[in-house]
Amino acid sequence: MIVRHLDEVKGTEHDVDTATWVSRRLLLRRDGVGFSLHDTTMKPGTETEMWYKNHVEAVYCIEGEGEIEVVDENRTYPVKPGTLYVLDGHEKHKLRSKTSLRVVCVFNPPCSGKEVHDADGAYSLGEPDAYPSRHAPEPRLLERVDPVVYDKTIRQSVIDGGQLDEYERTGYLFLDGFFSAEEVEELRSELQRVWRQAEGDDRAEIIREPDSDAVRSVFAVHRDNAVFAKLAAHERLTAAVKQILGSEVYVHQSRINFKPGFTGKDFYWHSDFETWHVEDGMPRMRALSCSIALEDNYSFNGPLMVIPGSQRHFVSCVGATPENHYEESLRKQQYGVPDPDSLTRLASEGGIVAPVGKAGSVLLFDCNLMHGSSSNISPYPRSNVFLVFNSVENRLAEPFSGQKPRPDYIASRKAGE
Ligand SMILES: O=C(O)CCC(=O)C(=O)O
Ligand SMILES: [Fe+2]
Repeated sequence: MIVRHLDEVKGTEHDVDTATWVSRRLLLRRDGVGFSLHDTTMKPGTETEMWYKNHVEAVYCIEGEGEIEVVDENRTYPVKPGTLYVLDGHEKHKLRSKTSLRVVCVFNPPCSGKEVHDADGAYSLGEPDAYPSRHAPEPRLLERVDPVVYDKTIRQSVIDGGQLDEYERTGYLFLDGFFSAEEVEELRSELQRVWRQAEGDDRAEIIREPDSDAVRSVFAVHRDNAVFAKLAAHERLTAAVKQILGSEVYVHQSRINFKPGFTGKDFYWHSDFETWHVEDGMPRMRALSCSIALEDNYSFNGPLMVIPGSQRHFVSCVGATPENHYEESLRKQQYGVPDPDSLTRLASEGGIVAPVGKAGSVLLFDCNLMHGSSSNISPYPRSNVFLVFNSVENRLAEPFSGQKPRPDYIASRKAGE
């Protein structure tokens, strides 16, 4: 439930004062209720021409006296306390106030908070979304409009020019034996400690399997665990990431995914970016994941599978996002799931590959690469730690679902600031 008082909005950035009106936005897109609600006062003796091409607006007068003229219909209606008008046909209109005129306005889609009228008297919807998803009734395959490798001039750092080209083409790079045996040993014993601790722990960061209480993932290990914090700052690893993303980076998310022998469950096909864009407000495709194998990965113990080249297409998925979707989706994803036709097309163009190797290998993969993994019915555990790095040029905005951002342990909004 949300309880708020006008006094909490006055004087903030959501209190917008213009020549003819003052508007206090009490409820906004980030509140995730599907509309915004503003307490607006038209200054006395003014006229404001408005045309909400992108919104439906309902206006309810609570104080003062004035009139509304519907421009194209040449009609004028009095406005006084108790009058409601609804611009459900995006009508161009003029609101004139005799006295100070106070109205409550409701907008759908919701405003984000700082809008003022443009030359047409409209509120813009901001930049058109390059990667719309979970809006349309039908899935669509869209072209990527962002680069995959952001700075091709750094060709001789941790990864060489040929590897950069390969990453650009396929969307991933497998670095076998990236970590030394001692590094692997330290990480693996810490991983086992995290697993034992997680078993009896009910923190939100610990995600359980869909059909049992077995630990599936532990989030924010780079924040909560010194060994994994050191890993997230690993010099050679972050140098490789910066080469690809062409800027400074920060950790957007970290998690350990445990896949014990016999019981470890699958992760259905997905693009991480689709979720990060819709649910976390990641604006562009300028992030990547490092999947670090802490057990040997084989073709038969549920390794990560990727569709090479799929990072060049964005699968726009169907279905609106339910409130607090993450509470279920991290156990089993149901929204933001790519459709079978798009997956078939991507796989027929790029094939499916499972890059596997010894513990200590690293898979770097683009945020929009289609990937997933099967259950582990082998006796051999498969545990990987995922570190997601985002460019500092690509910090999170408001979620494109219009809902509340997910918590910080899933999508860091503060890191590196
Ligand atoms: O651990 C896996 O096999 C897949 C995990 C994954 O794709 C993710 O955590 O986003
Ligand atoms: Fe993923």
